[in-house]
Formats: sequence, C-alpha cells, structure tokens
Amino acid sequence: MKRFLGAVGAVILGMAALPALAGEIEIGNATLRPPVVAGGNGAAFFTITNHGPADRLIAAAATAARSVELHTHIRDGDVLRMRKVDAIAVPAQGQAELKPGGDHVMLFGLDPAATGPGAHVPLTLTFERAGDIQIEVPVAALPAAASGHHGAHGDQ
Ligand SMILES: [Cu+2]
Repeated sequence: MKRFLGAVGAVILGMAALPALAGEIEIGNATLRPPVVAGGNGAAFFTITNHGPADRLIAAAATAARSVELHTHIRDGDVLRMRKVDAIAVPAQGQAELKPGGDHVMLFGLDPAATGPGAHVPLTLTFERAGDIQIEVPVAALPAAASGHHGAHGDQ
C-alpha cells in the first residue's frame, strides 16, 4: 500500500509540478533523469520563475549524489557537449528553463537506493540573492532507448 501511494504521489508531483517557493524564486516542473547504470550519473531539470530582480543559481547539492555540478550544453559542430558553468542566470521577472540539451544540474554517482522508480531526491539550490531553496525532485522513468551516458541526459 505504501509503495503504491508513493508511485502515485510521484506521478502527481511530476505532472502537477507543485512549485517550491523561496521569496521571489519559484521552482516548478522538476524531474530527475536517473542513471542508466546503477550508481551512475543523472541530471535534474526544472523551471525557475523569478518574481523579483535578476538572480543567479550558483550551486546545487544533493546527499544522494557523490557530487553535483551546474552544467550547460554547447554545440561543437554537430555534437552537443556538456560544460560545467559557475552559474545559471535567471532574469528579473523572468524564467530560466533547465532542460535536456540545455542547462541542467548534473548529479554524479547517484545512490541507487535513493533514486529508484518513484523516489524523490532532495536537492538544495543556492541562489546568489534568494539563498537556499530545498526541492524534492521526482525520479523519471528511464527512456526505453537510453544507452550510455549521453543517452542518460543528451537530447530529447
Ligand atoms: Cu551534465
């Protein structure tokens, strides 16, 4: 019964994207793409809505991951490559969208026990102005065609 409720909760959270609020920053549509291989790397995506002055996401942390970095993709010829970035800018009264093929939060060495189907991964986001925001990121189902690291969080 508990497991059943957990799975339903994850679906509802994923679809309704209950926003997390901290001051003027609101996080919605959070989803975590799990590693293809147990203990591998995952990526978190979400939408940051800023109801205040310009801000920047400057760090992220998760106890379920060995380490966490802010990443973006750059186009290198026909190939999208990931790059670590110091910050992800959020315009005043605007949005920043973290999505596959673009900016994302990269989670290295995810704990398989904490990132199974239906799990919610606690993630702390640190904004330059707004400070820390704690969100719970529902783990998405693995895409059927996923293969290797790039399949795990490449283009979709
Ligand atoms: Cu990455």
